[in-house]
Amino acid sequence: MITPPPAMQQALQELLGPSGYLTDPSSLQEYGRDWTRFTPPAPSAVALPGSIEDVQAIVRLARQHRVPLVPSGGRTGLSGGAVAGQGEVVLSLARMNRILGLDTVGRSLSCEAGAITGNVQAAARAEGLIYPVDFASSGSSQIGGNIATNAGGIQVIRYGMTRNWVTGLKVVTGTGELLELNKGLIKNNTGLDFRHLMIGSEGVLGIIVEATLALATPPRDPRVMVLGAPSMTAIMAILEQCQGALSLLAFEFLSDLALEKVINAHGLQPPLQARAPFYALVEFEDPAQGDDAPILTLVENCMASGWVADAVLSHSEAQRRSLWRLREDISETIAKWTPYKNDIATTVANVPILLERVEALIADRYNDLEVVWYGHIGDGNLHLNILKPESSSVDAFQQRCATVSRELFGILSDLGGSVSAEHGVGLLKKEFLTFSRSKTEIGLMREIKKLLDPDGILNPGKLIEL
Ligand code: S2G
Ligand code: ZN
Repeated sequence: MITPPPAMQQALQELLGPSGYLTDPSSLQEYGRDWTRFTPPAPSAVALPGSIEDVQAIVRLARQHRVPLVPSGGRTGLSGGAVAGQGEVVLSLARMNRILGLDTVGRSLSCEAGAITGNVQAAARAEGLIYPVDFASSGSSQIGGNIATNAGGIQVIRYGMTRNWVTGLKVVTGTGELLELNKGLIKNNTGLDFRHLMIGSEGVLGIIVEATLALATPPRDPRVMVLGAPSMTAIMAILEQCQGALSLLAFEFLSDLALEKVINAHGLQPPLQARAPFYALVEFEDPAQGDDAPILTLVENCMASGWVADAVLSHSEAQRRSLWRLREDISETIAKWTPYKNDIATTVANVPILLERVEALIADRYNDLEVVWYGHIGDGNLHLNILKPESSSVDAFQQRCATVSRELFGILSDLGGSVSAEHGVGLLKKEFLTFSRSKTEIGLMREIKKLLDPDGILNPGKLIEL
């Protein structure tokens, strides 16, 4: 277990003041963990810089005293990337949370890394624009963490990942140097674009301290449909119909067990008269502005083909939001079962074969467990959450699931898929990285890390081992 030497502790206290350097047990607990519950939080201290200069000073002290740092945002991650379990110093960007500027002509917003995603979205909306990357945790996640993990969410099918919206980054590297990357330019072809190296690097190459984000025009009159389907094959057939007929904003799916957990936990009404094995939640722009005929024709065609049993279409903003709740509340609802999460992806074309092979694996290996299926099927991303039974210890349960994961990842590897579509690698997926990345690529990741963090003080043990 690491402990910063007294000289470093004193220097941090002098630099950051009593509210900027915390060592009380509750702060260590709070800042030492993310949304995963498999590694006990055990940082030695929490440093909360108020400026880029503070961040640089902390990195220099960490280098000098060889004390590792764990960069920390909203700590909503799901792969243990922000967990400090070895006495590291957590470097939290929570105090660097300002929105620095918004240019409506250039449709661009600058903010500090600790800006809450929901606040950035609200600032854009106030100017008639949107920051279009959205997910259930946007009320507490921070932009810096979203960028460090290249967060995805519920509208990737329309707007892509966080990576698509970052036009500028300020990053403090493991040497304490400040890199100002791309500076908000839309066009800049002057050699290697290190911005994209930093996006998704999970704090192992540098600490994101500021970002410039592109903004978009809001969708016109978004509507939501929930359709009950007999199988995942039917879900994919519905996707094809919707791709051809609608201006899609989201195409999600959930299993009936996922729905059951949410409606039981929150006393909500099921969306349809009859239950179905699976549901598609489809959000789209409604150019027809209230003429539902084309939408109803699409649903009737799906029903005639046997792909849809029943459907509901939102007719108000309130109804649109309540339908979204059925999908967005899944993650938080099932958290109490300490779920083992697989966040996998393949190309949309390979989804049917992936589903066929994964459903067979689940039936064989998890026939005694509750398995909650849901996710962003429209971009080939599935969330498979295995719920821990009361009778199992966390360790035994995690080991059993990790064994099955190897078989699952073998299927993914055959299909060129990803063992972590949007949640990142962190601690939990590191051992499986070779199912999606070659040894050559992983070796290059290590060499790049040595260049940017020569002392290995940035988030050691996450994503890659030096
Ligand atoms: C989702 C959120 C995290 C989880 O709901 O799309 O990415 O629990 C997830 O899997
Ligand atoms: Zn997701």
